[in-house]
Amino acid sequence: MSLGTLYATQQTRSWVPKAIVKHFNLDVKFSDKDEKYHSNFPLNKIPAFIGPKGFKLTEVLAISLYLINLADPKSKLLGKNAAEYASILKWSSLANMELLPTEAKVFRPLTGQAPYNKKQIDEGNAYLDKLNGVFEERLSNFTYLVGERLTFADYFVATTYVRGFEFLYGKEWRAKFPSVTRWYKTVIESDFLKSIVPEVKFRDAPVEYQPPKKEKKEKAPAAAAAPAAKKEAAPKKPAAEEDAEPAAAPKPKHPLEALGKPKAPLDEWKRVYSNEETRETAIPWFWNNQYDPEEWSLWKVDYKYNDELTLTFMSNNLVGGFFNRLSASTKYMFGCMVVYGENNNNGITGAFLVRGQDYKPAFDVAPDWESYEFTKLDGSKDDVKKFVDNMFAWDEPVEVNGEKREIADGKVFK
Ligand SMILES: N[C@@H](CCC(=O)N[C@@H](CS)C(=O)NCC(=O)O)C(=O)O
Repeated sequence: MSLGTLYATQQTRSWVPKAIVKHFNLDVKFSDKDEKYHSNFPLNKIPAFIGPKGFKLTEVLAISLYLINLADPKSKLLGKNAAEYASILKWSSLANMELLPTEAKVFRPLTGQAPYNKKQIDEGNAYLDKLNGVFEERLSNFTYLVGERLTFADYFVATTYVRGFEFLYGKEWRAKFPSVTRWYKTVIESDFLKSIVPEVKFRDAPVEYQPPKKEKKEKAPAAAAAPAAKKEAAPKKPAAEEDAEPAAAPKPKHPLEALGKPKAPLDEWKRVYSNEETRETAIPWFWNNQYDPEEWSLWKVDYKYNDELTLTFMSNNLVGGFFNRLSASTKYMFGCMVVYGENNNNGITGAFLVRGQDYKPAFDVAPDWESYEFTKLDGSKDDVKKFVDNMFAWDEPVEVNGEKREIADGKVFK
């Protein structure tokens, strides 16, 4: 008989419970949030677990320890005596309740996933320094967090460092916390975690906040093609104040200007898209008059960190911020991005038409462009056409990993 259902997503706290199921080959079903989940877990938190007789758990540590105990109550992952077991809980709880939320408090506003708040970031960074000092202290004297071998604490705590390394812990940080860095590299590469945890590259410096441009985008496509196209790129500088305004800088030449004027100017298409029926008129017009693969390329653009998204309206705000930061490339591309799914289980995808054959010169004007994955599309293929049409019209569910997901919201870059 199945041991139960584990409700897990791509979010950080789902990784270790999934890894435990895999490691011990437990007969546990993974599920997305469904009706049963919603009727049993009013706090709407992930992970959650239901056993066959209705035994319910929330809280990642409770679920993880329960699953390990089911698989092997004598497992070395739980330490070899009461003191070790308690120490495993101590480190794991510290990381779950303090480290992970404090990292999020700092990187979310910096990456546009939450409103910018300098005080929150400064306070978070100061506390992170103290917390990391405690982990560094232990790991500079010992190889692992508890005892002389890997335990549950190492695996769990390492996962709470992933987003930290992804966004905050640059070269300088790694030099200051060398033991945490050494330990993290070993643990995250372990077989236990490797296939479950997304790969994250070390960064040089912490992610920098880029203040969104204040100007509202013109609604009419004709206007967008004229004054909006003259908008200047926001200079890349760290924001000193909460509402730091981008300074006026001499207009840098856009690299795509070198390609010269295209046969089919983009503003014509933008006008059609804005004024005509999307499915009936605009989309056929796009394929007949706009899309010339010699001059333009099509790209699927996916947000890399869907697992960090929470409320759909916030995901849509994230897209809005990205579009604002892309405004220097308005002249060279058009696209739509949608938020699919529901609160606490959503993702961002979209399709763009870009001048030239490379996505980079068009997108790297936005400092957060590396948070997105770009896949070139071949517009002569029917399934590609269908995807692009759907992104432009966003009136049908989008297929993600073979699953149909409702579109909750979307934005047009024009
Ligand atoms: N105290 C809970 C926290 C769980 C939690 O916050 N999970 C996140 C995903 S990692 C979540 O579901 N967030 C959605 C929300 O806060 O509504 C635990 O330790 O498991």
